[in-house]
Amino acid sequence: MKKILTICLCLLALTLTACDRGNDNSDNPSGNNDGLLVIGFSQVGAESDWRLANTKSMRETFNEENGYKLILKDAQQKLENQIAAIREFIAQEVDYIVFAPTTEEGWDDVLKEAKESGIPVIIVDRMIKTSDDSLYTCWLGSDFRKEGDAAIAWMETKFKDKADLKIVHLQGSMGSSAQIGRTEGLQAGVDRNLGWEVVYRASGDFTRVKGKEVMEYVLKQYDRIDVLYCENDNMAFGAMDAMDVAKKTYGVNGDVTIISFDATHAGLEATLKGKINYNVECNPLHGPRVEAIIQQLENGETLDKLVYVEEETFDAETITQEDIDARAY
Ligand code: GZL
Repeated sequence: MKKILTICLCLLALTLTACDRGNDNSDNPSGNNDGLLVIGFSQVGAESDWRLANTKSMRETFNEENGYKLILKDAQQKLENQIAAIREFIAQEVDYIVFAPTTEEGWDDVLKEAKESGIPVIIVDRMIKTSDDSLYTCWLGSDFRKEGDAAIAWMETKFKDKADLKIVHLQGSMGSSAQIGRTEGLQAGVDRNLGWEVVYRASGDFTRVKGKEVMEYVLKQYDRIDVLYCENDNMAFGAMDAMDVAKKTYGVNGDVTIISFDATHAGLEATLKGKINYNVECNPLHGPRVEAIIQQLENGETLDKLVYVEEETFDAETITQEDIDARAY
Protein backbone atom coordinates (compact mmCIF):
# COMPACT_ATOMS: atom_id res chain seq x y z
CA MET A 1 0.00 0.00 0.00
CA LYS A 2 2.80 2.34 1.04
CA LYS A 3 4.57 1.66 -2.32
CA ILE A 4 1.46 2.64 -4.34
CA LEU A 5 1.09 5.84 -2.33
CA THR A 6 4.73 6.74 -3.03
CA ILE A 7 4.28 6.16 -6.79
CA CYS A 8 1.11 8.30 -6.81
CA LEU A 9 2.87 11.13 -4.98
CA CYS A 10 5.78 11.00 -7.47
CA LEU A 11 3.38 11.08 -10.43
CA LEU A 12 1.53 14.00 -8.84
CA ALA A 13 4.81 15.88 -8.32
CA LEU A 14 5.85 15.27 -11.95
CA THR A 15 2.44 16.45 -13.21
CA LEU A 16 2.59 19.64 -11.14
CA THR A 17 6.13 20.33 -12.36
CA ALA A 18 5.13 19.84 -15.97
CA CYS A 19 2.13 22.17 -15.50
CA ASP A 20 4.33 24.69 -13.76
CA ARG A 21 6.91 24.56 -16.60
CA GLY A 22 4.18 25.01 -19.16
CA ASN A 23 3.12 28.28 -17.50
CA ASP A 24 6.65 29.53 -16.78
CA ASN A 25 7.23 31.53 -19.96
CA SER A 26 10.42 33.10 -18.66
CA ASP A 27 12.24 29.77 -19.17
CA ASN A 28 10.61 29.01 -22.46
CA PRO A 29 8.95 32.13 -23.98
CA SER A 30 8.53 30.34 -27.30
CA GLY A 31 5.85 28.33 -25.56
CA ASN A 32 2.39 29.76 -24.85
CA ASN A 33 2.91 33.52 -24.55
CA ASP A 34 -0.79 34.43 -24.52
CA GLY A 35 -0.29 36.42 -27.74
CA LEU A 36 2.43 38.60 -26.19
CA LEU A 37 5.44 39.70 -28.22
CA VAL A 38 8.54 38.43 -26.42
CA ILE A 39 11.40 40.92 -26.23
CA GLY A 40 14.84 39.75 -25.16
CA PHE A 41 16.75 42.80 -23.90
CA SER A 42 20.43 42.68 -22.95
CA GLN A 43 21.16 45.79 -20.89
CA VAL A 44 24.72 47.07 -20.18
CA GLY A 45 24.29 47.11 -16.41
CA ALA A 46 23.16 49.46 -13.63
CA GLU A 47 26.28 51.65 -13.49
CA SER A 48 24.67 55.08 -13.64
CA ASP A 49 21.52 57.16 -13.19
CA TRP A 50 21.30 57.26 -16.98
CA ARG A 51 21.29 53.47 -17.18
CA LEU A 52 18.61 53.16 -14.47
CA ALA A 53 16.41 55.65 -16.35
CA ASN A 54 16.98 53.70 -19.56
CA THR A 55 16.02 50.40 -17.94
CA LYS A 56 12.94 52.00 -16.34
CA SER A 57 11.83 53.29 -19.72
CA MET A 58 12.17 49.83 -21.28
CA ARG A 59 10.31 48.12 -18.42
CA GLU A 60 7.48 50.70 -18.46
CA THR A 61 7.05 50.19 -22.21
CA PHE A 62 7.47 46.44 -22.64
CA ASN A 63 4.94 45.14 -20.13
CA GLU A 64 2.07 42.67 -20.51
CA GLU A 65 -0.52 45.45 -20.43
CA ASN A 66 1.03 46.79 -23.65
CA GLY A 67 1.20 43.32 -25.20
CA TYR A 68 4.80 42.37 -24.44
CA LYS A 69 6.80 39.95 -22.36
CA LEU A 70 10.19 41.48 -21.51
CA ILE A 71 13.14 39.26 -20.63
CA LEU A 72 15.75 41.71 -19.34
CA LYS A 73 19.30 40.53 -18.70
CA ASP A 74 21.77 42.82 -16.85
CA ALA A 75 25.27 42.23 -18.28
CA GLN A 76 27.05 43.96 -15.39
CA GLN A 77 29.08 45.85 -18.00
CA LYS A 78 30.62 42.66 -19.41
CA LEU A 79 30.58 41.84 -23.14
CA GLU A 80 30.70 38.11 -22.46
CA ASN A 81 27.50 38.33 -20.43
CA GLN A 82 25.74 40.09 -23.31
CA ILE A 83 26.88 37.45 -25.80
CA ALA A 84 25.58 34.71 -23.49
CA ALA A 85 22.27 36.55 -23.05
CA ILE A 86 21.77 36.90 -26.81
CA ARG A 87 22.48 33.19 -27.27
CA GLU A 88 19.84 32.47 -24.62
CA PHE A 89 17.34 34.68 -26.43
CA ILE A 90 18.01 32.76 -29.65
CA ALA A 91 17.48 29.43 -27.89
CA GLN A 92 14.27 30.76 -26.35
CA GLU A 93 13.10 31.90 -29.81
CA VAL A 94 12.13 35.40 -28.63
CA ASP A 95 10.37 37.63 -31.14
CA TYR A 96 12.92 40.47 -30.97
CA ILE A 97 16.45 40.83 -29.63
CA VAL A 98 17.32 44.29 -28.29
CA PHE A 99 20.69 45.19 -26.77
CA ALA A 100 22.68 48.18 -25.59
CA PRO A 101 26.30 47.23 -26.40
CA THR A 102 28.87 47.56 -23.63
CA THR A 103 31.61 48.09 -26.23
CA GLU A 104 31.76 48.61 -29.98
CA GLU A 105 33.93 45.58 -30.74
CA GLY A 106 33.17 41.85 -30.58
CA TRP A 107 29.64 41.44 -31.95
CA ASP A 108 29.87 39.80 -35.39
CA ASP A 109 29.83 36.13 -34.32
CA VAL A 110 26.81 36.25 -32.02
CA LEU A 111 24.90 38.56 -34.38
CA LYS A 112 25.55 36.09 -37.23
CA GLU A 113 23.90 33.45 -35.05
CA ALA A 114 20.96 35.79 -34.42
CA LYS A 115 20.67 36.51 -38.14
CA GLU A 116 20.64 32.77 -38.92
CA SER A 117 17.85 32.32 -36.37
CA GLY A 118 15.76 34.90 -38.22
CA ILE A 119 15.15 36.99 -35.07
CA PRO A 120 15.28 40.76 -35.77
CA VAL A 121 17.98 42.61 -33.79
CA ILE A 122 17.60 46.22 -32.61
CA ILE A 123 20.61 48.02 -31.15
CA VAL A 124 19.92 50.83 -28.67
CA ASP A 125 21.98 53.57 -27.02
CA ARG A 126 25.57 52.80 -28.04
CA MET A 127 26.80 51.55 -31.41
CA ILE A 128 28.82 48.54 -32.58
CA LYS A 129 31.67 48.27 -35.08
CA THR A 130 30.83 45.80 -37.86
CA SER A 131 31.57 45.47 -41.57
CA ASP A 132 28.18 43.84 -42.09
CA ASP A 133 25.26 46.08 -41.16
CA SER A 134 22.82 43.36 -42.21
CA LEU A 135 23.58 41.85 -38.78
CA TYR A 136 21.13 44.27 -37.22
CA THR A 137 17.76 45.59 -38.33
CA CYS A 138 17.98 49.07 -36.82
CA TRP A 139 20.01 51.23 -34.41
CA LEU A 140 18.58 53.90 -32.10
CA GLY A 141 20.75 56.15 -29.96
CA SER A 142 22.79 59.30 -29.52
CA ASP A 143 25.42 61.03 -31.60
CA PHE A 144 28.19 61.04 -28.99
CA ARG A 145 30.67 62.98 -31.09
CA LYS A 146 28.04 65.69 -31.52
CA GLU A 147 27.61 65.74 -27.74
CA GLY A 148 31.37 66.21 -27.33
CA ASP A 149 31.45 68.94 -29.97
CA ALA A 150 28.67 70.81 -28.13
CA ALA A 151 30.72 70.77 -24.92
CA ILE A 152 33.82 72.01 -26.75
CA ALA A 153 31.92 74.84 -28.45
CA TRP A 154 30.83 76.02 -24.99
CA MET A 155 34.41 75.77 -23.68
CA GLU A 156 35.77 77.75 -26.65
CA THR A 157 33.34 80.57 -25.88
CA LYS A 158 33.89 80.52 -22.13
CA PHE A 159 37.70 80.36 -22.35
CA LYS A 160 38.23 82.41 -25.52
CA ASP A 161 40.38 84.94 -23.63
CA LYS A 162 42.34 82.37 -21.64
CA ALA A 163 45.84 81.73 -22.99
CA ASP A 164 46.17 78.24 -21.56
CA LEU A 165 43.87 75.62 -20.05
CA LYS A 166 44.75 72.65 -17.84
CA ILE A 167 42.15 69.93 -18.43
CA VAL A 168 41.47 66.71 -16.52
CA HIS A 169 39.57 64.16 -18.62
CA LEU A 170 37.42 61.54 -16.87
CA GLN A 171 36.49 59.01 -19.53
CA GLY A 172 33.57 56.59 -19.52
CA SER A 173 33.78 52.82 -20.04
CA MET A 174 36.62 52.36 -22.51
CA GLY A 175 35.58 51.17 -25.94
CA SER A 176 31.95 52.22 -25.53
CA SER A 177 30.73 54.53 -28.28
CA ALA A 178 29.68 57.07 -25.63
CA GLN A 179 33.28 57.25 -24.43
CA ILE A 180 34.74 57.18 -27.94
CA GLY A 181 32.56 60.01 -29.28
CA ARG A 182 32.87 62.30 -26.26
CA THR A 183 36.64 61.73 -26.16
CA GLU A 184 36.96 62.48 -29.89
CA GLY A 185 35.08 65.74 -29.30
CA LEU A 186 37.54 66.83 -26.60
CA GLN A 187 40.58 65.75 -28.60
CA ALA A 188 39.38 67.78 -31.61
CA GLY A 189 39.03 70.79 -29.30
CA VAL A 190 42.54 70.31 -27.90
CA ASP A 191 43.95 69.96 -31.43
CA ARG A 192 42.19 73.21 -32.39
CA ASN A 193 43.19 75.26 -29.34
CA LEU A 194 46.96 75.45 -28.84
CA GLY A 195 46.81 76.54 -25.20
CA TRP A 196 44.61 73.62 -24.15
CA GLU A 197 46.38 70.72 -22.43
CA VAL A 198 44.93 67.47 -21.08
CA VAL A 199 47.13 67.05 -18.00
CA TYR A 200 45.53 63.73 -17.00
CA ARG A 201 43.13 61.27 -18.66
CA ALA A 202 41.68 58.09 -17.12
CA SER A 203 38.49 56.05 -17.14
CA GLY A 204 36.00 56.16 -14.27
CA ASP A 205 33.87 53.51 -16.04
CA PHE A 206 30.80 55.80 -15.82
CA THR A 207 30.52 55.16 -12.06
CA ARG A 208 30.62 57.54 -9.07
CA VAL A 209 32.99 55.29 -7.09
CA LYS A 210 35.64 55.12 -9.80
CA GLY A 211 35.18 58.79 -10.67
CA LYS A 212 36.06 59.63 -7.08
CA GLU A 213 39.08 57.28 -7.07
CA VAL A 214 40.52 58.88 -10.23
CA MET A 215 39.98 62.41 -8.92
CA GLU A 216 41.56 61.58 -5.54
CA TYR A 217 44.71 60.56 -7.44
CA VAL A 218 44.60 63.64 -9.71
CA LEU A 219 44.27 66.05 -6.78
CA LYS A 220 47.47 64.63 -5.27
CA GLN A 221 49.37 65.11 -8.54
CA TYR A 222 48.11 68.43 -9.90
CA ASP A 223 47.49 71.68 -8.07
CA ARG A 224 46.19 73.69 -10.99
CA ILE A 225 43.13 72.22 -12.74
CA ASP A 226 41.04 74.61 -14.81
CA VAL A 227 38.53 72.17 -16.35
CA LEU A 228 37.16 68.74 -15.49
CA TYR A 229 35.70 67.20 -18.68
CA CYS A 230 33.62 64.37 -17.27
CA GLU A 231 31.89 61.90 -19.61
CA ASN A 232 28.86 61.38 -17.36
CA ASP A 233 27.11 62.81 -14.30
CA ASN A 234 27.88 59.93 -11.94
CA MET A 235 31.63 60.32 -12.43
CA ALA A 236 31.19 64.07 -11.93
CA PHE A 237 29.49 63.39 -8.59
CA GLY A 238 32.42 61.18 -7.60
CA ALA A 239 34.92 63.84 -8.62
CA MET A 240 32.99 66.42 -6.57
CA ASP A 241 33.14 64.06 -3.56
CA ALA A 242 36.94 63.99 -3.91
CA MET A 243 37.22 67.76 -4.41
CA ASP A 244 35.05 68.42 -1.36
CA VAL A 245 37.46 66.37 0.77
CA ALA A 246 40.45 68.16 -0.75
CA LYS A 247 38.76 71.55 -0.30
CA LYS A 248 39.12 72.18 -4.04
CA THR A 249 36.43 74.56 -5.27
CA TYR A 250 34.49 73.86 -8.46
CA GLY A 251 31.52 75.02 -10.52
CA VAL A 252 30.34 78.54 -11.29
CA ASN A 253 32.17 80.14 -8.36
CA GLY A 254 35.01 77.63 -8.11
CA ASP A 255 38.50 77.03 -9.47
CA VAL A 256 37.53 73.95 -11.52
CA THR A 257 34.95 74.32 -14.31
CA ILE A 258 32.98 71.06 -14.65
CA ILE A 259 31.54 69.85 -17.92
CA SER A 260 29.39 66.74 -17.69
CA PHE A 261 27.19 64.55 -19.89
CA ASP A 262 23.79 62.84 -19.48
CA ALA A 263 21.80 65.70 -17.91
CA THR A 264 20.14 63.26 -15.52
CA HIS A 265 17.79 64.69 -12.91
CA ALA A 266 20.56 64.74 -10.30
CA GLY A 267 22.98 66.14 -12.85
CA LEU A 268 20.66 69.02 -13.67
CA GLU A 269 20.00 69.71 -9.99
CA ALA A 270 23.79 70.04 -9.59
CA THR A 271 23.89 72.32 -12.65
CA LEU A 272 21.10 74.49 -11.21
CA LYS A 273 23.12 74.80 -7.98
CA GLY A 274 26.14 75.90 -10.03
CA LYS A 275 28.20 72.80 -9.17
CA ILE A 276 28.29 71.65 -12.80
CA ASN A 277 28.93 74.47 -15.26
CA TYR A 278 27.64 72.80 -18.42
CA ASN A 279 25.68 69.59 -18.93
CA VAL A 280 25.11 67.89 -22.28
CA GLU A 281 21.95 65.80 -22.44
CA CYS A 282 21.99 62.17 -23.46
CA ASN A 283 18.39 61.06 -23.52
CA PRO A 284 17.73 57.56 -22.04
CA LEU A 285 13.99 57.26 -22.69
CA HIS A 286 14.34 54.65 -25.42
CA GLY A 287 11.39 52.41 -24.47
CA PRO A 288 8.73 54.17 -26.57
CA ARG A 289 11.24 54.70 -29.40
CA VAL A 290 12.09 50.99 -29.56
CA GLU A 291 8.40 50.12 -29.40
CA ALA A 292 7.70 52.40 -32.38
CA ILE A 293 10.40 50.54 -34.34
CA ILE A 294 8.95 47.15 -33.37
CA GLN A 295 5.45 48.23 -34.37
CA GLN A 296 6.78 49.40 -37.74
CA LEU A 297 8.39 46.00 -38.21
CA GLU A 298 5.22 44.21 -37.12
CA ASN A 299 3.30 46.24 -39.71
CA GLY A 300 5.83 45.39 -42.41
CA GLU A 301 6.87 49.00 -42.80
CA THR A 302 10.35 50.01 -43.96
CA LEU A 303 12.37 51.97 -41.46
CA ASP A 304 15.57 53.99 -41.22
CA LYS A 305 18.65 51.95 -40.38
CA LEU A 306 19.91 54.61 -37.95
CA VAL A 307 17.62 56.66 -35.70
CA TYR A 308 19.32 59.51 -33.79
CA VAL A 309 17.80 61.00 -30.65
CA GLU A 310 17.46 64.80 -30.39
CA GLU A 311 19.26 66.19 -27.34
CA GLU A 312 19.90 69.58 -25.73
CA THR A 313 22.43 71.28 -23.45
CA PHE A 314 22.16 73.06 -20.10
CA ASP A 315 24.27 75.99 -18.82
CA ALA A 316 24.42 76.73 -15.09
CA GLU A 317 24.14 80.43 -15.92
CA THR A 318 20.73 80.02 -17.59
CA ILE A 319 19.08 76.77 -16.39
CA THR A 320 15.87 77.14 -14.34
CA GLN A 321 13.94 74.85 -11.99
CA GLU A 322 11.19 74.83 -14.62
CA ASP A 323 13.64 73.31 -17.11
CA ILE A 324 14.19 70.44 -14.69
CA ASP A 325 10.55 70.03 -13.66
CA ALA A 326 9.52 69.77 -17.31
CA ARG A 327 11.64 66.67 -17.87
CA ALA A 328 10.51 63.05 -17.68
CA TYR A 329 13.70 61.82 -15.95
C1 GZL B 1 25.09 57.01 -23.13
C2 GZL B 1 25.23 55.81 -22.25
C3 GZL B 1 26.24 56.07 -21.18
C4 GZL B 1 25.87 57.23 -20.28
C5 GZL B 1 26.36 56.72 -18.97
O1 GZL B 1 24.15 56.76 -24.13
O2 GZL B 1 25.65 54.68 -22.99
O3 GZL B 1 26.32 54.90 -20.38
O4 GZL B 1 26.45 58.44 -20.65
C6 GZL B 1 25.94 55.27 -19.05
O5 GZL B 1 25.82 57.36 -17.85
O6 GZL B 1 26.57 54.52 -18.08
